[in-house]
Amino acid sequence: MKKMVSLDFKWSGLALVSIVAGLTLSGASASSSPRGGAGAAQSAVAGASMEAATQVKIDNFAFTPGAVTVKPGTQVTWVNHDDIPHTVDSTEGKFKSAALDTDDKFQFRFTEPGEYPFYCRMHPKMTGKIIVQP
Ligand SMILES: [Cu+2]
Repeated sequence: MKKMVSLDFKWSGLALVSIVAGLTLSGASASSSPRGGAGAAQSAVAGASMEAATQVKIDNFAFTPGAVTVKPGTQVTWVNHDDIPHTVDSTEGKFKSAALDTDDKFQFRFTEPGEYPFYCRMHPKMTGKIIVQP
């Protein structure tokens, strides 16, 4: 008799749990699937925009980091932290900055996969590379 009771209790408990779970699941999927989709899209966009901006510092006659791998569509910003001017020139002539004074910035958006070596035309030993990889 005791066994029967506990069994009944167990089963009704399970049934209750499954009903609640079913309600919660269907309620959640019904009400939040459009919002969930938008949220997922939004966070993907946020993730992409975070990835889509990369900074290269110019400090102490060096580009830091010296080589950066980015996804296509990424905008790279170079910032000169030195107190003398530097430039950012593509070795292959694909981009070319003006002389950057202290805290000046140069930006370029990389859309095509490939490697983009660059240097400072005032100090040609200063070199760096952007690698664009899908
Ligand atoms: Cu320089």
